[in-house]
Amino acid sequence: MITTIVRNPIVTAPFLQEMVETTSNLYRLGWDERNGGNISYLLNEEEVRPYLDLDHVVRTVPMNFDASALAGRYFIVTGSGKYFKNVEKKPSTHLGVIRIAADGKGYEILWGFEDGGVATSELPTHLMNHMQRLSVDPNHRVIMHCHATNLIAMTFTHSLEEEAMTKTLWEMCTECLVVFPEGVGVIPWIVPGTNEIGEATAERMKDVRIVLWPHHGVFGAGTTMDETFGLIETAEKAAEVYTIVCAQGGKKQTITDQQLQDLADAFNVVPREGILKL
Ligand code: 2HA
Ligand code: ZN
Repeated sequence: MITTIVRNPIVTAPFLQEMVETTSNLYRLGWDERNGGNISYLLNEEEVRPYLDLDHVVRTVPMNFDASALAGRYFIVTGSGKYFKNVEKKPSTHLGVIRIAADGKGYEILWGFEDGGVATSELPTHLMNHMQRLSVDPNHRVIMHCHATNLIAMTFTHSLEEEAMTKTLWEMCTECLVVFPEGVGVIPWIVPGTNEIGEATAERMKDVRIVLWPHHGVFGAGTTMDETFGLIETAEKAAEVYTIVCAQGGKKQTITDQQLQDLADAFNVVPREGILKL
């Protein structure tokens, strides 16, 4: 007897729709020009199974670092060289569903990258960050990179010291301290797409969910697409306010350290140590 398994079209999958919406939003916000930006979203096998034959590997792609801690895990990821502007027009060339190979030295493409493409050039950084965030947060799922304009600008005009950067961002919008009480991480300038930038970013992701890459962009981590997007959006909004405050001639008053502490107490968050001087 021949049994035919009927699968749902993958374009109807919630995880695919979230990727399309998010890449489109990032493009329209001006944070992912040309091929800028990349996203990877950790999926459960049960989420993927209704849409794909998990025994059918389209292609295998080698990687030059060890991702064995993620062996067998599934991700939907944006493609290398692909433009966020165009994801919604043709998700099947711009996105791919991959599974990390059993030996951790490559990944299997199960769907997508139909024009022969591969996963984002920042895949090492993404996978290293997933490993790091999973080790501190079992609910972690999303890594997002974009070229948020005002955050990039601040890395030219503001101190790159993490505490100073965090304090300024907290001051610029009252919500910031509540959204990222652990503050932001900042790494040195490093060539993108390398294992070195991945390692430096993942090292900071132990303590924070948002890491600035000076003169380049930002990496965010979170448990859902909305939360991760919202985190970057909140930090970028604060950076935009900072830009405008500087353009208007600088601060004449601000949220005091005591007020920031009151805010933290009211929202039950613990501000990163060493920033508020009380
Ligand atoms: O994918 O943004 O950092 C293009 C980039 C690399
Ligand atoms: Zn980039």
